[in-house]
Amino acid sequence: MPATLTLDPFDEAFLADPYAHHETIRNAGPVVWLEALGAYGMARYAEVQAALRDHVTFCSARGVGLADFARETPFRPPSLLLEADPPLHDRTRSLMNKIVSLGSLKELRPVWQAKAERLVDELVARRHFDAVTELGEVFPMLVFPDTIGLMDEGREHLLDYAAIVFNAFGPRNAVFEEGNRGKEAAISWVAETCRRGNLKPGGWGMAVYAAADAGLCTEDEAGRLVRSFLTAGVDTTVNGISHLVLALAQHPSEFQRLRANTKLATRAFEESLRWDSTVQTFFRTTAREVEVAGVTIPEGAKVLLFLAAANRDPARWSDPDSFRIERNTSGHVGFGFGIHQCLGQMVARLEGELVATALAERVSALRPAGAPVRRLNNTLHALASFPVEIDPA
Ligand code: OVV
Repeated sequence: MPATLTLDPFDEAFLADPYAHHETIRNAGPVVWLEALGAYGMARYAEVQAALRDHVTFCSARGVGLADFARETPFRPPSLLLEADPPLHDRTRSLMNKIVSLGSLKELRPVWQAKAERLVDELVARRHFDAVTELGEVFPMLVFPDTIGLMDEGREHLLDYAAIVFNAFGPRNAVFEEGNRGKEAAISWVAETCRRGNLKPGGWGMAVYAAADAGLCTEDEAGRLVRSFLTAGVDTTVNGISHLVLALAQHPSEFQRLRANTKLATRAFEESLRWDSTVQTFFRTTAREVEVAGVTIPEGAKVLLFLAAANRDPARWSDPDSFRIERNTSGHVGFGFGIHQCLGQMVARLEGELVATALAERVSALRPAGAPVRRLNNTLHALASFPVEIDPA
């Protein structure tokens, strides 16, 4: 029998400060029963990583949120990547991997670098700016929608849409209802935007339709794969970049370390993801009865994997709560692990590296100018605002 916990990992107190509660879950045992959800939970690195690796037992096609698609109607037509198992997943994943390739990122790098440098130049000249609304939310929107080839009209719906979908992985609580209120337009805009006729030539969106023309997927599947870019590619990097700046502002000696060697930019971003993982949790569903660390989990159970708690498990990481850009972060589960590991991780890393480098080259000191304000979301650890003050280099 697993330990029973009464805490609700989706209530507002938990979502506002998840790190204050992770130790309780890790210490309760390798597998816990979350009474508030009627689901199991795992928060220790070893079990989280093992579950992510065993995609046959811990499947995704029954949804990676609380809802079991075998019993409930999905919130939206399921993702053909995130909410799919092999063999479907492997077919869609390999065609998407060919589009989000090293070669295409190499071409984009100089264009994105120029945009990062220009944006940071403008912010540095002002000395005070908001790291979320004026940097974290701005940079991905400067580079990503053009890369996909989205129509210009309505791009502001992207953040609302992502927030809705990431909320929908949790229960139908007040955070979910609040995030949806008045946002119907975002959902219909995304559906419209993913259609072949609305995508610009030369982007990753049209590349998915080219894969359909080559017989690798159907026309309907292509639209849904383009939707994955839109859902997973914006709010994640927005909060990843915002938390990177938060980490650097709260750890001035680490920022100075980065300034002294800007080649540490990629490591700083990776460590910021371990230290504060944007995607906090995902569920899996057991495809069979399975024993984990002496606990029997029945078939058809929902299991909540606390990725962010695993990334700070003291059994895996030394001094896990401290942000240290030179630490070895390999094996962190901020991008997941195994066959579903983030498809866009190289995109996220490139964005993070370019912002970190631009800041390190142009700023001599970075200070909080107020408390960070959180935006509650059932899956993402998100920021609404974080005012900072800088000294130019
Ligand atoms: C990783 C992720 C998050 C949300 C949505 C999707 C993927 C998707 O494939 O739609």
